Amino acid sequence: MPREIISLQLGQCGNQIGMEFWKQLCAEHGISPEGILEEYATESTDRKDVFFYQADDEHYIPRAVLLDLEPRVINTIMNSPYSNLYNPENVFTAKHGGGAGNNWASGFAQGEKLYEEVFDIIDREADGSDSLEGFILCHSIAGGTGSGMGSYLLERLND
Ligand SMILES: Nc1nc2c(ncn2[C@@H]2O[C@H](COP(=O)(O)OP(=O)(O)OP(=O)(O)O)[C@@H](O)[C@H]2O)c(=O)[nH]1
Ligand SMILES: [Mg+2]
Repeated sequence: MPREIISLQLGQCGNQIGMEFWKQLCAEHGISPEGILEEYATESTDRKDVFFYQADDEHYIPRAVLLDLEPRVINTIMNSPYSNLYNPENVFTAKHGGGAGNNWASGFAQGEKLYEEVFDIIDREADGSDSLEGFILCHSIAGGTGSGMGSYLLERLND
């Protein structure tokens, strides 16, 4: 039983630190930036299923959801060597692209409006787990998106 963990990264800080987290996990499990199991790691007995799921024999996809109210940081990730690692359906940026302007209340209120779209992604990811252990939320507590929308997400996850 894998006891899966889903990671949610939110806002500039959340996505930047989340990116580094996934780079490290890939390195530790012998998974390339494209999600391909490296030759030297094919015999290993580590439990990759907690943080990744397998699309085919050698292709691993992070149980990660990337969220932001502005596109810049996520675009940077999607233009990096790790662009093919993530499930593109788990990447969400707000259509207006204006962020939350360092304003907690703006982030919280926008989170409320985006509830359906965001929780469709999270629910689908949770449904893909056999025995979900929990979530990691990576976000700053300053700013607006990570802090405000992050608080909103935590409340809804608790529900
Ligand atoms: N440690 C660390 N802190 C960061 C990083 N990026 C931003 N921060 C901190 O996060 C705070 C600002 O929050 P952001 O994450 O940029 O804001 P946001 O969640 O994108 O929200 P918006 O206001 O909508 O842009 C400041 O205190 C920054 O110093 C990072 O990569 N590492
Ligand atoms: Mg931002």
